[in-house]
Amino acid sequence: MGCEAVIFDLDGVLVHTDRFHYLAWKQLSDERGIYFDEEINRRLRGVSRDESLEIILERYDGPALTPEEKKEMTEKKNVIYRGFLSQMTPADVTDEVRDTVRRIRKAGYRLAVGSSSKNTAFILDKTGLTGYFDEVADGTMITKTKPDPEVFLLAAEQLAVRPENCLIVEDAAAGIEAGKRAGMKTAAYGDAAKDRIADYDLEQFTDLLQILTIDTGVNV
Ligand code: B16
Ligand code: MG
Repeated sequence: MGCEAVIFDLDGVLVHTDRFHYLAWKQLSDERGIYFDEEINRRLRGVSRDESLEIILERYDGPALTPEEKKEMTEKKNVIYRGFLSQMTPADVTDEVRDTVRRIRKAGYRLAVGSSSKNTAFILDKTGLTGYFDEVADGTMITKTKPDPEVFLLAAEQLAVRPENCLIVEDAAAGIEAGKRAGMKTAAYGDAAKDRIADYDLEQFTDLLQILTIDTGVNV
């Protein structure tokens, strides 16, 4: 498929921090009496913290909030969220994900993380994943989050690989759209795979090995 690099989304692909996002936003919403559920949480996948708050506030009908109040809310959500992240360990990465990433690396592909999260470095550190990737592009380095292609184009630039030779692995519709807008090939995992919008839909993470035609029998 003419692919030289694989760029992985973080939340919902390499690790399941999406549950922690939900719990943190839920706590904040409950405190403020704002309705929030799993369906609304699904819309937050891949989008920035500030944009997530705007989506949550669609169900808020109190007095208009000032920018300072909104900032206070996103900061509080992040404190709660980081409380969950601080409990993470390498056991929060499945053997399937770790082994597959290792095999792809061993087969000679360049690897990067492309995440909207400003907590990316912390999560990679807590889960022991940092050394698996050549480059990391994250929410601290960009001005526009997915579905804008900025984070993936930055990752490709860091890797020195042309966008058309990159494969994106994403769990969010916004991320698949970002990959397409970047001119990259896309593989959907989890929720996004049900939408049938990507070039490849993964039933399991190891399906990446077939897509990249990597021998699955070799021990790594
Ligand atoms: P933070 P990804 C995204 O990560 C999450 O899917 C999204 O729900 C979150 O709002 C965003 O990161 C920002 O995260 O609050 O940690 O900066 O899927 O792009 O890896
Ligand atoms: Mg994601």
